[in-house]
Amino acid sequence: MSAADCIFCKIAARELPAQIVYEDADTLAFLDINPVNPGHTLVIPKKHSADVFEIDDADWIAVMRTSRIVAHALEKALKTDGINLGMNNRAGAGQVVFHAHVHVMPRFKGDPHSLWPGKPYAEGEFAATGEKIRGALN
Ligand code: DGP
Repeated sequence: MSAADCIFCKIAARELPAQIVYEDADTLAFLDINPVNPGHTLVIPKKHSADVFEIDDADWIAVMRTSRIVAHALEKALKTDGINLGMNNRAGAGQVVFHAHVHVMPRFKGDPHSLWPGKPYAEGEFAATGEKIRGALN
């Protein structure tokens, strides 16, 4: 998807309406239209990049900084019991809008949770997985 037909670029350019809660020079934070809980906020870099693989270091740092600012605001405003940060990268991980964004999700006691608790590794899989990832990092 090019930046020209990206809905989040259009929100950043004020060409589409959004419930914007915070912005600075490099990032914008606005409410997700399909929240897991009220207050669920998306944090984007203003400059288009598709995902964690494409975003540059400066924008990544800026998005992380804004995500934490928003987390503090949600806790204060909504009296959350906790906050999840999440990011879907590529269709295989459930990404549907291909402009990098971090989900800042308010959580309340008793919420259902889809990912945790995790499940233990199969025999031998623990060390092998660690080895594979270390190999990719060298
Ligand atoms: P994902 O790409 O799966 O990480 O999720 C995209 C999220 O974006 C999804 O939770 C719904 C939200 N969303 C999609 N279109 C719009 C929109 O036009 N405005 C707003 N505020 N949120 C949107």
